[in-house]
Amino acid sequence: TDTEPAPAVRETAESIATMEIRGAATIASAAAEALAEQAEAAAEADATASDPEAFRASMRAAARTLRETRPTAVSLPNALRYVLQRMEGDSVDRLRRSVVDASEAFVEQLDRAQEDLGQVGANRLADGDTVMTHCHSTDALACIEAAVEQGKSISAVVKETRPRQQGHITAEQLRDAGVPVTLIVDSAARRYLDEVDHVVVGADSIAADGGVINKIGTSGLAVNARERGVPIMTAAQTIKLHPETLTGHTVEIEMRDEGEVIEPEAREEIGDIAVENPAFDVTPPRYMDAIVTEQGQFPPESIVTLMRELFGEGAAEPWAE
Ligand code: RUB
Repeated sequence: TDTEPAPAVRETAESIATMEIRGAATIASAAAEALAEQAEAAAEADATASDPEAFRASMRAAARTLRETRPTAVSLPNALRYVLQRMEGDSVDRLRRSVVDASEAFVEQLDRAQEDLGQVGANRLADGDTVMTHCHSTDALACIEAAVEQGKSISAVVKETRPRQQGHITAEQLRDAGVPVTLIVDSAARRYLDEVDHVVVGADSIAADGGVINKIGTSGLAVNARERGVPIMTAAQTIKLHPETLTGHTVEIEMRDEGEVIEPEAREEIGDIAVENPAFDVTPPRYMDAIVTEQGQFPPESIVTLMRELFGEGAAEPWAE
């Protein structure tokens, strides 16, 4: 059809769905870039090149394809919204340019926000601190790396993060930043909290009540950290703020394939059991000490003020048919 997404968009969508592209910020910038690729392709395609309405429809269709890949990280729809809200012009060429410009501006802002947030988060870390990490978050890593750049000596206890072991990516990047790393299994976290000064995690979405939606296991880690008296911060740029939660919506938690939890043969041997594989959980605001954004750090309960400032009372879906 004339609104079929360009091959580049389908490839990006596939890479997000299969988690070749993963992590909330990385997904957001890939989605924004895919919209620019859609605009370039649609400006050339027979069905859309000379028809501004058809061009717009093809942009909306591409956004829907990207939107449907994974449900939990709100940075994805926030990226699509940012670009599509800036699509304007009465010719295809103007429309194309507005999308490409918006996409570039979004990616630039994302990078700058991560840098700024890193400075804010780094100030919470002291020379000689040991941090504990969960999963792989570029926002969380930005805080640790900024602390190292400030000349602080930081070491890390890295949770492997079952079932997909994104902790390995964190371990590698911290090692590259010169941070001594100790890798542990997730169940060892409480034992090692006694040796840790700060827990640093990322977020896929932040709800209006200050709830932090992040990789499964974050909430248990936060409860244990509180019990051990170890401070815990969430590093999350403002694109992780979930506008629909302002009007009472809850954040959908992605359920992933059981094959990530148990091999098919092993499962068959055990027989008739249920296997569940939720990818994310919600940490209640009372277990989180601070949400660190590029606009400063906030107690989770006060994040709603920033959300109202940024989104008003809701958010449109510019990709609706
Ligand atoms: C990744 C994850 C990360 C957040 C934040 O989950 O939970 O902590 O996405 O990452 P998955 P970032 O591997 O399932 O995508 O700070 O890079 O946005």
